[in-house]
Amino acid sequence: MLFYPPYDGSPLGAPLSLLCLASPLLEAGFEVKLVDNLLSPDYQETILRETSDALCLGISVLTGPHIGAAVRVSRAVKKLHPKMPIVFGGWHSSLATQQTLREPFVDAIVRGQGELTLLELVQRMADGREWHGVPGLSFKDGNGKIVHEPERPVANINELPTPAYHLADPGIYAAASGVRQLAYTSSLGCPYQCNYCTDQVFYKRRFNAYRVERVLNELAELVPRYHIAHVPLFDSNFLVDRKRAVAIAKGVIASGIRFQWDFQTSTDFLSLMSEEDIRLLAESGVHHIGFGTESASQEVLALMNKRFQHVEQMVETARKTYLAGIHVVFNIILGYPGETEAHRQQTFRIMSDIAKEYPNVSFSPNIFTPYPGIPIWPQLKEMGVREPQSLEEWEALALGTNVLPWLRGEELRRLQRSLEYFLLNNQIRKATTRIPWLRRGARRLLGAPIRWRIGKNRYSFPWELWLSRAVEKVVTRRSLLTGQALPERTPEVC
Ligand code: B12
Ligand code: SF4
Repeated sequence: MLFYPPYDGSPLGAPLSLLCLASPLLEAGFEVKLVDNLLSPDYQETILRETSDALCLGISVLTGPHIGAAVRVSRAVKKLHPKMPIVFGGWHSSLATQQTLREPFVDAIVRGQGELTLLELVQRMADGREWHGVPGLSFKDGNGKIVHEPERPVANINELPTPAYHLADPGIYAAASGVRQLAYTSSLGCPYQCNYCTDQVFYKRRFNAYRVERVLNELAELVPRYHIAHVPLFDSNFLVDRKRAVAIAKGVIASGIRFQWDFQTSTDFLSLMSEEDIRLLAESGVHHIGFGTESASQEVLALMNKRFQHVEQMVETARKTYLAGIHVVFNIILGYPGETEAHRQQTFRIMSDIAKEYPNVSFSPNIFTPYPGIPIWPQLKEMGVREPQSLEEWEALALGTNVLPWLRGEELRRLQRSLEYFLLNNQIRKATTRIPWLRRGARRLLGAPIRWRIGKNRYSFPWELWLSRAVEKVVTRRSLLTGQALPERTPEVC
């Protein structure tokens, strides 16, 4: 039995990790039951009922709110079936293995890519064999001693079977998200080493991608079969191999199958592509691309070990995607260790200028959140960040909720205020460009006080924010009274 704990936010399709894990188990003749809060709204009861004759319970765990249900369910299962082996896997338990395995309800952890390690472990369970010698596994032996087996090399994904999509009806996820989606990974890994990211720890900087034909064959089969409207690609950095990406786009166009798709990548790769190739991406259904731009200060980018990225590439990315009609989101990390207020202002100014020129650009800013295993942890500890010491402490670490020792009190308030102004500026620009009769001069005038504040870094007596909040309240009230739909929120505030 495999369990994906509930997460906040709209579902992005079935839990892909579990579909990938299920396939080799099914091929080897095991029965697999998937559980999440959408397939089984009463997931805890389902698990308690159905684990009575299971070989084991596997749980996928990401850092943050995901952990809560994983802990609750594990405790309940251990109480009812004390001998049922509970195996954790996924990013959190792979990056905080020793700490997670100390919890009494965790018997084993599959570290990193899970398909082959879980299969080997389950085969041993079925045969009643011991667990020693399974590469990629950490577990408690008969005496409760924690054993870490050596790493398992990352397998070539072309040699792994197609995820078991038939185990999770996309209609169930569509009912919750409003769109029929197929979560799909065409590649694993990214060659870079940003020091706030653990991709390098998991996938060793190796770009491990399906061959073009496999992507095209799988999409040609799965999209019509499940009436898919949207394919979010879960690749770490889709454009590492641009030739492959363009071949996939051409193949999708040639197949005549229509669906929207999107992916994440870095601006250095996209900016190298020709306008024609980016138009091909758009023509094949790419409507949105996410970028980890993070900062527009070259100094902060260097602190993040992101020297491969430059502001000119962000501008070029915005320009080329604008011409192709693709919406892009630039993620921004605020409060990174070493970032000063001047760096932040520079980021807000440059990003505002890019969005002014290219209205297809939106922003997703977040306060830096240190997840387990990120390479910058030793420096963070020196700077006074306390590393959470248990699963429960990591659960409390939802994105942007943490407190950083160098970002407190007045400094934090100023950051929040400047961020609000930055987002308000973009909202006003987007809203006013939607009013065709508003003259260019009037448009500029409306945003002028805010641009002045951002330019001068002055945020006292924030009357524009009060006004905007008051307007928002009135609109919400009117909507509640009249049932009139609220205007669409900008995707920038997250
Ligand atoms: C898609 C995605 C999500 C989706 C997944 C939805 C879905 N339907 O599957 C959702 C929305 C849940 C999500 C949320 C978050 N995510 Co996310 N996400 C990803 C992303 C882009 C792809 C994950 C994926 O499906 N990969 C493909 C599958 C096949 O791989 P996989 O999930 O890693 O699973 C394999 C192994 O991990 C292992 N495995 C996984 N589970 C299990 C369970 C068992 C029992 C076993 C044996 C093995 C095993 O085997 C699997 C097959 O090899 C990754 C980045 C990446 N490139 O992987 C980030 C990533 C996993 N997310 C990350 C983060 C930070 C988050 C959030 C914390 C961010 C936030 N906004 O709060 C939240 C946490 C959830 C919450 N709020 O509770 C980090 C991980 C940090 C961490 N320590 O957990 C990543 C690595 C991004 C990054 N580079 O920093 N995410
Ligand atoms: S470019 Fe993105 S995926 Fe690659 S290491 Fe940096 S943050 Fe991670």
